[in-house]
Amino acid sequence: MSTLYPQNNASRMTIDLGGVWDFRFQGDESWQPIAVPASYNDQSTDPRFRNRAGITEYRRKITLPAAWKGMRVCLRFDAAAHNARILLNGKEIGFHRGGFLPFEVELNGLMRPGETAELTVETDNRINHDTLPIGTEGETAFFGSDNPGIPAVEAGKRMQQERGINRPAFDFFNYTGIQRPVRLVATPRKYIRDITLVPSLNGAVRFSVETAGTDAPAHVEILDAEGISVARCDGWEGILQIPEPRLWEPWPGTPYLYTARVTYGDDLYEQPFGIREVKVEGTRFLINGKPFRFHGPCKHEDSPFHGRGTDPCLNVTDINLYHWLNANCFRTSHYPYAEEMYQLCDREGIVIVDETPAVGMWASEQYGWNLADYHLQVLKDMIARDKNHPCVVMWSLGNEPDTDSQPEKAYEYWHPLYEAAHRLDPQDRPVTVVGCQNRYDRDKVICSMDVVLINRYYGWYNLSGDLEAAKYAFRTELEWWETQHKPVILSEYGADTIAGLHGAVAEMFTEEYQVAFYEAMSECLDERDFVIGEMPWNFADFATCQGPMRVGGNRKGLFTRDRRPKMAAHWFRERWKNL
Ligand code: GCB
Repeated sequence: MSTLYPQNNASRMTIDLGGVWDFRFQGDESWQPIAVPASYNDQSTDPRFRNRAGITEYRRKITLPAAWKGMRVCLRFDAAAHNARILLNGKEIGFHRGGFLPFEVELNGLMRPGETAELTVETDNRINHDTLPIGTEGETAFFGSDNPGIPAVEAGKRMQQERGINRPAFDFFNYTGIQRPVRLVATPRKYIRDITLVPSLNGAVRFSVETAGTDAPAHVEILDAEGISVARCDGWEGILQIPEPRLWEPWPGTPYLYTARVTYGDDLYEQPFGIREVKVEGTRFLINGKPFRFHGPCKHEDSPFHGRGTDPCLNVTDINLYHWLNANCFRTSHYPYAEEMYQLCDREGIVIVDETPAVGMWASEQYGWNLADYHLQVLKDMIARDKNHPCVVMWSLGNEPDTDSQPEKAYEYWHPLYEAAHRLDPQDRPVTVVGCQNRYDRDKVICSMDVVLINRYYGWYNLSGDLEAAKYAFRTELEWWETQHKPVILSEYGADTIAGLHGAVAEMFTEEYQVAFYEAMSECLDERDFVIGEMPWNFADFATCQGPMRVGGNRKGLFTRDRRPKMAAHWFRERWKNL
């Protein structure tokens, strides 16, 4: 398995399998068209596309070019949600657990160049206590109350169980299917499997190259942004020295990128990277030795038609809206995003907090669910995939787990993951896990992280509509954090807002309230030096599960789902211009 993103160059070839495939729910007779990559859920008016829990089948023919003779050939899925079984001419050739990270299936020995075969991909959208993200296994609905104990409601719930329910334990629509690109990839048989780069500010770049085969050492050459060779060396590992190094700086600085051009036998891979250092010192977060303040809304991969499907046009539009907002960062709430987004952020200087799909762990029983090994594997795969991106400055182990009802148990679960992230990351970035609104004074996990990330909804879910009380409460909490001597980021805060709903008096759901809410919270944030970041929830309105607290999705966006700014977007644009 190679973790390298597929590349077309003088020695590697890819064929993009995007297009219209055949699709059906397992058990159906007939096939229908479906677009890949995209979530399948919004592509039909058949309610099963939105509601059905189970396996779906995708099918198409693939042909290996005759010219690929003598090469290593594999299928590369950038992701398939949540579990995927891959079949060639009806025979299983691969299985992958988890819906947000890439995997490969080798085709050598299964198909010869020049041959055509039928590829079937079964994706499973079911979520439960063994998946990340988590699904509730028949417990209380995420939104609203299920009135436990009322006989008629209990009867209704039993009926739901029998029909098979698939309830997310998280607040976003459970989009699934082949949501990211699929490619046929050909490399030389003896190929470059992985490249790791650890640059330092003085221009020294520690590198290691993993190859399949070891007959001749790899050759590494560094090219500057103009393509001029500035350093070179032979070997599988070593240190290269770039003279007069130019740094990768977050926006509005220059995100300067170099390329490591690695050759090994007949193979070639060009890995972009940036020179930048990330460090936590006292209550400061330093990028290249300079204090960095995070300001930018959290995101989702979410848009009309595509659902969670990769869409380069949407990515570019969104990042340009980040520039328009004067924002400099986002968190990949609540799962690792498609690789193209990190490439874009490397290039555009937008900083990323990279999050695992460990979301929905808000029940303390989670610590008895046996998830730790799988969670560790996902963390490992995420770091392996994203380790060379200069835009990634911090790892988030997950979102809003229960950390205060059994503080010791929670610590036993999260601390090994924290240590693993440090051990696994060659660049040793800071590590965090995002805390929910809880008994912070009992919590042992959140304050043990390198940076404290807290989601707070004073003035929305609690003290609703009363911003004076919300400010008082938030200040009370911030006073407590001051005693912990840690850098703190407000990693979520927001108010549902229906675009176009106005009020002369700022009341909940109006655009005026959203602005007043952010004014109030900002007033508290600005008083504290140890608060090093603000990440409003959310960049744009997004689809989520049905429930009495959601009107056509989660409406906490600064933008509507079709990316029109609400008043609050204009407000942040002004605020961040001056930060
Ligand atoms: C949270 C969650 C996020 C939700 C948000 C909300 O704390 O982390 O996934 O969407 O609150 O709007 O309720």
